[in-house]
Amino acid sequence: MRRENERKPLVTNIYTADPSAHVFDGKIYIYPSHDVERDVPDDDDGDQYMMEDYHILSMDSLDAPCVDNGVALHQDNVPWVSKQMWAPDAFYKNGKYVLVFPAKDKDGIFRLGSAVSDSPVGPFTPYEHPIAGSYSIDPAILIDDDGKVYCYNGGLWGGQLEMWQSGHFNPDERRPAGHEPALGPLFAQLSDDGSAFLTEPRQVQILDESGHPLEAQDEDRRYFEGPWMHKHHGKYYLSYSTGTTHYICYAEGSSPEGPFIYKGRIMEPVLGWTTHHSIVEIGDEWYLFYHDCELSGGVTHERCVKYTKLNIAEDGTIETIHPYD
Ligand code: FUB
Repeated sequence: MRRENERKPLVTNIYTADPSAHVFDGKIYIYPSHDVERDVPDDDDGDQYMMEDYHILSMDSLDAPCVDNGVALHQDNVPWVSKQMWAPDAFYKNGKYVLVFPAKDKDGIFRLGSAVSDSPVGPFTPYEHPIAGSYSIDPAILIDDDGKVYCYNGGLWGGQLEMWQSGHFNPDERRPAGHEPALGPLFAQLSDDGSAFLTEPRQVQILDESGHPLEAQDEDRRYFEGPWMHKHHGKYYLSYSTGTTHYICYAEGSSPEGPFIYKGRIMEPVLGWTTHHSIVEIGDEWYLFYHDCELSGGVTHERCVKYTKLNIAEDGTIETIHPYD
């Protein structure tokens, strides 16, 4: 039996996307992008995604109303940002809540930045500079059992991941193609206050069942954007969007830095181009937070956040969700 608000837009007063859900002090907090209505034509660089601020959503329980807590951070208050406040995540450490977010710097390059608050819903105070050595989009944070904070991130095309293959930013860099290994997300250890990387970001590998890296042409399985990491019975599960084929897939590993072995599909495509999710344990059940474009009738950059129950077997296998069944 589904809950009453399951698979429905959680808020309807604003457009929201890319939900990173967490339980802090027994309450559910969702850190989404705040989509804005803009008459910008869709393109492969995601220029239509012109978000300017973050609103944190909260729910006392899965059955309670979802509350929009207002502006938690605006781009005008972040000295290094020029535009496009894309998919964020957050973590709690040493009494502080840290929001980690991507945005374009004044040179049009995507970087990650952090901002800190005493409250899970902000307002957040940003650091003056982006995280040194950071690039690309879609940060997702795992605090491991030993307390170390890990950051996964990266996105192809508009997310600029391909543009860093030579070690520096090259907007003309060609995309891996055909049998070449696909690019994986980046992995780095983050300082407890979110201000710096403690290790240099490096790519994690996603391998097929025979141990070979997934190929760039394998668009049904290769990484595109939107990483998330959850742990289940000591194993690490990297999930992500396949972008062009619109699936959410997952891969399993025994270390936070991989390698990860491709396991399967978590969710079939939703209405809209992008698909982006988070996975969170609430009580003794697992839930998938995701978005689609139902609220706007299919406008790609006017999305709405939803959740649904996720069935994870004892051995970590995840049942595929058909979002409109
Ligand atoms: O919201 C902007 C971008 O769309 C995100 O960074 C991607 O993951 C995709 O959802």
